[in-house]
Amino acid sequence: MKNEFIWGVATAATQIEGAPNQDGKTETIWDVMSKDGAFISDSHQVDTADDSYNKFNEDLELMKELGVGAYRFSLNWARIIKDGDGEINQKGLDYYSKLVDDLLDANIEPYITLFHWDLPYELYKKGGWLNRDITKAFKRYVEVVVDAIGHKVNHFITFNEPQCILGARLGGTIPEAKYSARDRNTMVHNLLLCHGEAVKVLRKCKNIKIGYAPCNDARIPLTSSKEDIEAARQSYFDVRRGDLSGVSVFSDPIIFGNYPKKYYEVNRIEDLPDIKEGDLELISQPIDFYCQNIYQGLYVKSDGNGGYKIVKPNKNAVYTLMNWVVSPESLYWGPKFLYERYKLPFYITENGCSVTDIITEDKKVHDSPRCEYIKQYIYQFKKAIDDGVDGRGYFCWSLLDNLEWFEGYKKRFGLVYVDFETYERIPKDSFYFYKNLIKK
Ligand code: IFM
Repeated sequence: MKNEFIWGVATAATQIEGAPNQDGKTETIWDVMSKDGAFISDSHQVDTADDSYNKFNEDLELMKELGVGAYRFSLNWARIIKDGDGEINQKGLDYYSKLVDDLLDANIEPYITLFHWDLPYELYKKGGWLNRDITKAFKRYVEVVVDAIGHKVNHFITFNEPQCILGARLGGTIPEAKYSARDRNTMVHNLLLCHGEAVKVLRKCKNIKIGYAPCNDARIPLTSSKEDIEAARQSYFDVRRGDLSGVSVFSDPIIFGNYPKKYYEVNRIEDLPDIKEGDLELISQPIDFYCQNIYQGLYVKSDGNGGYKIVKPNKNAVYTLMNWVVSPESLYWGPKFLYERYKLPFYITENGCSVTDIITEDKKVHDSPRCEYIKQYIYQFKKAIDDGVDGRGYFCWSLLDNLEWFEGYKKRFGLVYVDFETYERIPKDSFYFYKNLIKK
């Protein structure tokens, strides 16, 4: 890897912070959903998470020991602006400002994600992503952030996994099944407009580099034949009607200034969002780097007629506890296809796995499958870089075991084990493994 390549760890506010009402924070959709046992596995609560809001010093010490060059974390909008569009909450801003200072003092570069799924609940009640007014609230939120910390943070990422924000009850107004194709396209469009507004605001600070972090299962050609490689590429960027998962629908407008041609073919005219004059220009202001969160890949072969077929992993395939197939080549083909298409400096902003951790009486946590996973995936990412991808960084998901959204606290992704009763942190074997691997 090149010298300037950055090794980091990633987290997200709602997954680690806890402190749901502390220092003036208002509610997000997750605070509300977790009150209703129906949503989150085993009725786990968002309330405490890792209590990182109060234990950040400990987490910082862990990062120092790990030797990472960067920490990717997200801001909780409802902590900074009451109910998303109300008064500024100075205490919330001060919290993040100090966190940034502490990171900089420790020589750890902050990579800030502006939005990682935690929509302020009051905005959800006003229509969430279906209501175009969300762009005004988001713009103001970003202005407030930039005023407070824009001068000292060099890397901002607008959205994390926009596909998940919209696809899984995470921010619209009604359960996903009831969204029409037009609703879905409208939510995507409004989110992309928010991204555009954010880029415009961030760009005022000359020091800031701006990125965007969508996701999708990468595509892996079943064989190295030209046809299978082309089929995998085609499948990766394909578009379906009312699509809430595709790579190209969420990235082409930002980088190329328009939705893919196929988007206009598969959606009926009445499904299309209201694209006003100037929208696509706003959405497509230049960004500085492109990111992707990749955990697994789908195997693809040519259908023999210029199309593609997704094929099941072979029967010896290994799965993580999320039932995601261990497919290290996804970190070769994903970056390769994405870089070929978007040609921007590239980061893996999330990669990691949930596996069974074995805790021994002497308080050691053994997780050799995670070490193996990290090793194999990074090997493939390095191969992609050697083959020409302009890879700039890798962020392991995650520093800590944390709230895995609808899965509650059962699925652990951390390099550090968290006891959710006492909040004690215990570095796992993978912590020391990653530390060694990234050592200069
Ligand atoms: O925990 C999530 C994260 O919030 C977004 N990307 C995938 C991770 C694992 O599911």
